[in-house]
Amino acid sequence: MKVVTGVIGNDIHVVANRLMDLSLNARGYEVFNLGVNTYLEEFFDAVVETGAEILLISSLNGEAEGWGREVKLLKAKYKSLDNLTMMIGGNLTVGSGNAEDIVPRYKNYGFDLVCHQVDLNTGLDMLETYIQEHR
Ligand code: B12
Repeated sequence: MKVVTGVIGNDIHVVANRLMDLSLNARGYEVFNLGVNTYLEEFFDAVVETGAEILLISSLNGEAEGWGREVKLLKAKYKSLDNLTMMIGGNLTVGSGNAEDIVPRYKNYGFDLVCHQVDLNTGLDMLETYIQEHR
């Protein structure tokens, strides 16, 4: 299965993204890693180009909300993204915040899976369960 991954917006924290790439490869995914400083339109263009079914976004500096809230609007411009599974993880707010507030907000923006301060392997297990349940 093909996965596009990267770090959203102005965020340059690269380490989790590298680990994500390695872990996805180890789990048998074909990974297209766009790296840091990637914007939503670039993610969607890459999904269309590669035919990926999954988009995994990392954010650590807490500013993803500013860069990721237009998911529904932008996705509607691309006709082929209806079956795309979108997941975001890392530190999903600036400062302190709790998952009970953050997760529903991001889901409302259009993300299917939201992992605020959840470790990578737990997140990837959640992704696999989600895929099994939805395909
Ligand atoms: C290294 C580091 C930096 C380096 C980054 C170097 C680089 N090129 O990567 C430098 C010094 C450049 C930096 C800069 C900044 N940083 Co910094 N940085 C860190 C630090 C110390 C470690 C981050 C890291 O790489 N961790 C290693 C990864 C592997 O572990 P992790 O972060 O816990 O990630 C796990 C999970 O979050 C999860 N995960 C991550 N992504 C995803 C995605 C998915 C889909 C899933 C399922 C899971 C998942 O999996 C990971 C492994 O289990 C953290 C503090 C800390 N101790 O965590 C701050 C931290 C992330 N930085 C922070 C900040 C604020 C900044 C700056 C804005 C500081 C400034 N004022 O300039 C800038 C931002 C620059 C930018 N444009 O983004 C804050 C963010 C706070 C927030 N969200 O509210 C932190 C938390 C420090 C703090 N306590 O304030 N930073």
